[in-house]
Amino acid sequence: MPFATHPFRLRRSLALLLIALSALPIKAEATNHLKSKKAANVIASAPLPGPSYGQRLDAMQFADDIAAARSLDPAWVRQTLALANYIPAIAKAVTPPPVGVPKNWQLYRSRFVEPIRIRAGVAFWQAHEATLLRAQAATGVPAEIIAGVIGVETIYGQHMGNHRVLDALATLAFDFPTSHPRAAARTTYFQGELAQFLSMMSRAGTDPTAWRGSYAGAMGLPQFMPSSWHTYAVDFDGDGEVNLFTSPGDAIGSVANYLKSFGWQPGVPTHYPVRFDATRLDMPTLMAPDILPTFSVDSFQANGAVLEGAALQHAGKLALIELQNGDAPASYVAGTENFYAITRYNWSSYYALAVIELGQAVRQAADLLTRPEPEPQTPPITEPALRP
Ligand SMILES: [Ca+2]
Repeated sequence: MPFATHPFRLRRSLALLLIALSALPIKAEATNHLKSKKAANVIASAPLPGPSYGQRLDAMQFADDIAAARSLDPAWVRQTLALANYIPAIAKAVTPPPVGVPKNWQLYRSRFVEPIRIRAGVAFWQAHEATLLRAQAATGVPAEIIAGVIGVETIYGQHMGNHRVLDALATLAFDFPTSHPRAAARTTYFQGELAQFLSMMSRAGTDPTAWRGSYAGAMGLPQFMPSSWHTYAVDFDGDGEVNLFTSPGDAIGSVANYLKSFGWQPGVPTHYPVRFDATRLDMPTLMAPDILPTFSVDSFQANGAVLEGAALQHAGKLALIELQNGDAPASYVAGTENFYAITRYNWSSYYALAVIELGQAVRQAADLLTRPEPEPQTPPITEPALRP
C-alpha cells in the first residue's frame, strides 16, 4: 500500500546514509544512460548552485497555484520553493545528444551487464532472495527482472544520486532547456513531479532539503520519481512505513508492484528472437508502432518477421524492437507486452533489454554459487573377472 501508516518518516539512518553517499548520480532518463561516466563526474562536482527560486515570480506564482490546488499552506510552499536553487549542470544534463548520432546497444549493454554490477547483483540476490521470490509470487514479476531494474538504476543502492531533489525538480520545472524537442511536455511533467514532491513533504512534515536523488529527482534504490513513489511504492518489509532509500525489501516490492501495475503478465517471456524473410519483408509496417506490441504472430510473420519455437505459440501482441549498434547492423528482437511493461519504467528499449540481460546474468551467477558441489568422481568398481 503506498504511503502506509508512517509515510516519509525520515530516519536518522537515512540522513547518515545520504551524508555517506559520494556516489555519482544515476541517470534517470534512458537517453542519458548513454552518456559517459566523465559527464556524470562533471555533474557530481558541479559548481555552487545558482540563484534561489525565491527570486522568481513564476516560481512563487506556481507555489500559490499548487498550494490552492492541493490544499497546502501557501506560506510553507513559498518558503520551501525559496530554498530551491537553480543548478546549471542539471539543466545541461537533460539536453539531448546531437541529432544523427546513432545509438549503440553493444556499448550501452557493456555499461550495465558487466562484472562489477553482476557481482553487486549476486550479493544483493543472496541477501534478499527470499524477498525477491516473495515479490515474484505476489505479482508474477520474475525475481531476476526486479533485480535487473534495481541493478541498472543504482547498482543495488550504490549510486542513488546526490542532488537535492528540491533543486533538481525546481530546475527542471522552471528552467527546462528550451532547445529540447519536448521542452514544453517535459516542463509540464517536472512541474507535476515538483508539486507531488512538495505535497509529500508537507503532509509528512519532513525537511524537503534533506532528500537526495538523481539529477532528475529520482529517489532511492529503484529511483522512483515522486509520482511513482506516491502511486506505486509499497511497504514490503512490513515495518509500517515506505522507505525506498534504506529498505531493499520496500524497493523490491515497489518495483514488482510498479511493473504489475503496468500490465506485467505472469509466465510470459519478455521477448523472442526474430529473423527476416527478405521476400516479404515490410519494414515500415513493422516499425510503425515502435515498441508498442501491435502484431499477432500471424501478422508479424506476414510482414516478414519470422518467429520460431515458443514464439509461435505467443497468444498476445508483439512489437519489432530495433537496437542500433552504431555503424554496425542493428539488432532486432520480438518484444512482448512484458518487454513493453519494462519500458514504462524507463521509456527505452535499450533500457529494457539491459534490465533483462543484467537480471539473467545475476541470477545465473547466483545459481552457480549455490549449486551443490558435484559428487567426487569415484572410479567404477571393476569386476574382478575383468581384471587381467
Ligand atoms: Ca517498509
